[in-house]
Parts: sequence; structure tokens; C-alpha cells
Amino acid sequence: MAAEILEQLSDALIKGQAPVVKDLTQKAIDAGIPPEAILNDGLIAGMSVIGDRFKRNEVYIPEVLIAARAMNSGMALVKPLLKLAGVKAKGTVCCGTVKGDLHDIGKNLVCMMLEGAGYDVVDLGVNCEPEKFVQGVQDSNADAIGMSALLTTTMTNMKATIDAFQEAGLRDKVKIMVGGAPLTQNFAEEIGADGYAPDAASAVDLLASL
Ligand code: B1M
Repeated sequence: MAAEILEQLSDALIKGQAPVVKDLTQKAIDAGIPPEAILNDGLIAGMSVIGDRFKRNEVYIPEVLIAARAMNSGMALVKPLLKLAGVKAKGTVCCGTVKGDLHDIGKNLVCMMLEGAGYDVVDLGVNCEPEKFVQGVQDSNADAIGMSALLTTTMTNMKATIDAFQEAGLRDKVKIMVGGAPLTQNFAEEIGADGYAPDAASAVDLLASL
């Protein structure tokens, strides 16, 4: 019975059916399924299927956004129960687009995928000064940051942000991942980041590996 509801839940999320996801999440709660199981075996299970399909170019940005919206409709019901049950997120990550850069579509996708994978995400927004990342980590006690840049002229601000963590004495406490269309693995290594992800779904795998 529980397995059946969770399978239906994950399936509805994959199809992006937000109202169905909401109803099935409520059904799962009413059936006494633990919130952690609803999250992991229903919502996150569905979102990771979407992530894998996105990586293989089998689905595109609109499908991911629709699935994320469906995920949010279920999360709204499960989140308070997870808090009550004392279930901890996998970790906290601060994400932002670097100084001088206003592109946020990719960064928002990364935030959604990370949330969908069970992380607490602090979205710092766009045009983030290096100090804003440092402050974000200090305020939220984050384990990692994710920087996005879409311009060749703003990529260099990623290095400035890493330097700011060094200066604040926090570089060893925080994992730093970077992404965005003009970036490469080589560039990430050159600036001393801990990892580079070419797309939002890979950012989830990268963070888990870090
Ligand atoms: Co701009 N823009 N733009 N733009 N824009 C590009 C990036 C550009 C390539 C267009 C072009 O010339 N062909 C070009 C950059 C050239 C360069 O530097 N090499 C460019 C330019 C020049 C500019 C302006 C300077 C234009 C001007 O004013 N003269 C200006 C700069 C403003 C600024 O930022 N200071 C500008 C402005 C804008 C808009 C505001 C109009 C708008 C942004 C709206 C918004 O984001 N809210 C915009 C847009 C939409 C684009 C294009 C068309 C699309 C970008 C996008 O959202 N892609 C883009 C051209 C293009 O790519 N075709 C272009 C979809 C998104 C899902 O992909 O962000 O790559 P992406 O994210 C991917 C991965 O990269 C990765 O995951 C995502 C999903 O899988 N990823 C991460 C991203 N961040 C990650 C972080 C991670 C991990 C993975 O870890 C943390």
C-alpha cells in the first residue's frame, strides 16, 4: 500500500502533475507513511528521474521547471512534518550568480535540482559580491557554495570569491562548485574550485561526491 502510493507520487512528479502530487502527498501522510520516506522514495525519487533524463537530453528545461513546481506542491506539505520529526537536510548550500552577472535561469534550475535532491538551499540571487557569498555561508552555516556565471567577463569574479573565502579563513570549511555556459573543467581547476558541473542535474551528483 505504502510502496504503491509512493510509486504513484514519484510517477505524478515525473509527469509534472502538481495537483496530483499534492493530493498523493496528503494521501501518503494520512496513510501514516513517515515524512522521510515520502520525501526520499516519492518526491526525490521522481526528481532524480527527471535529473537523469535532463542529463541525457531526453527532457528539456520546461519539463524540469514543471516537475520542480510539482515537487514544491508536495514539499509544502512534507516540510513542516520533516522539521517536527527532526529530519535533517543532506546539507546546506548557498547559490548565487557572481558579481556583475544578472543571468539567473541556470542558477535557479541548479537551486531547484539541489532542493529536489534533499539539500537546504539558500538562494543569494544575482550580482553577488564575493562578500555576499561569505556572509551567506556565515549566516546559514552552509557546507558548500554554488556559483554561476554566464559571461566571460564575470567568470573571473569566481576566483575573487574563492579568494574572499581564503581571506575569511573559511576556504577549508566550504566546498566550492561552479557552473555556467562559458565555464570548463580546466577553468574550475585553474581558479581552485572543488568542482565544475556542466548542468543542473550534474550539480547534484557533484555536490554528493564532494
Ligand atoms: Co545574456 N548573454 N546578456 N541575457 N543571455 C548570453 C549568456 C550570451 C551567450 C548571448 C550571446 O551573445 N550569444 C552573451 C554572453 C557572451 C559571453 O560573455 N561570452 C550574453 C550577453 C553578452 C549579455 C549582455 C552583456 C547583453 C547586453 O546587455 N549587451 C547582458 C549582460 C547583463 C548582465 O548579466 N550584467 C545580458 C542580459 C541578458 C538578459 C537579462 C536579457 C537575459 C537574462 C535573463 C535572466 O537570466 N533572468 C539573457 C539571456 C536569457 C541570455 C541567453 C539567451 C540565455 C541564458 C540562459 O538562461 N540559458 C544567453 C545565450 C544562450 O545561452 N543561448 C545569453 C539557459 C540556462 C538554463 O542555461 O544558464 O547555461 P545556463 O545554465 C545551465 C548550465 O550552464 C548549468 O546548469 C544550467 C542548466 O543545466 N549551470 C550551472 C549554470 N549555473 C550553474 C552553476 C553550477 C552548476 C551548473 O554550480 C553552482
